[in-house]
Amino acid sequence: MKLIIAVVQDQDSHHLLNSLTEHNFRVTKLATTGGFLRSGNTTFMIGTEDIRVEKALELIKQNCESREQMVAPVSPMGGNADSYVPYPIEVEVGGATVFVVPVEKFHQF
Ligand code: 2BA
Repeated sequence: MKLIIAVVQDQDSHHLLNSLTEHNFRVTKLATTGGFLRSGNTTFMIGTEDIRVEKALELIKQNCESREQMVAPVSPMGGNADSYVPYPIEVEVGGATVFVVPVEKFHQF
């Protein structure tokens, strides 16, 4: 068994959730925040059999698109000076950032 952890953009999360459930994947959707942009994104946890991992990845690719996003300068006051950018920059936010990890044990009590 594998656990797929996929960080996607909020705009894509509705379609992706529909598509995964239509294909009988069991999914948990979490509201998350990107460490760099400090804005909301969505993380899916998908526990599935090894042979279905490729299908899940295919659905994630189909439903998630990368987009350009402008990052406004943010004052380091009260924040983390390490991430301070003094001018607006454009970043390409990926369609999805995906981790596939082995599941040692799976219980449902
Ligand atoms: P954020 O951390 O908000 O990052 C959004 C986008 O900003 C990233 O898109 C990347 O294009 C850019 N970015 C991130 N850190 C940067 C830096 N130090 N310098 C310049 N640009 C930077 P993606 O790479 O597609 O990542 C989208 C979201 O996926 C991230 O949102 C984060 O929530 C998650 N993510 C990406 N890589 C991760 C990792 N290795 N571990 C955990 N979460 C990750």
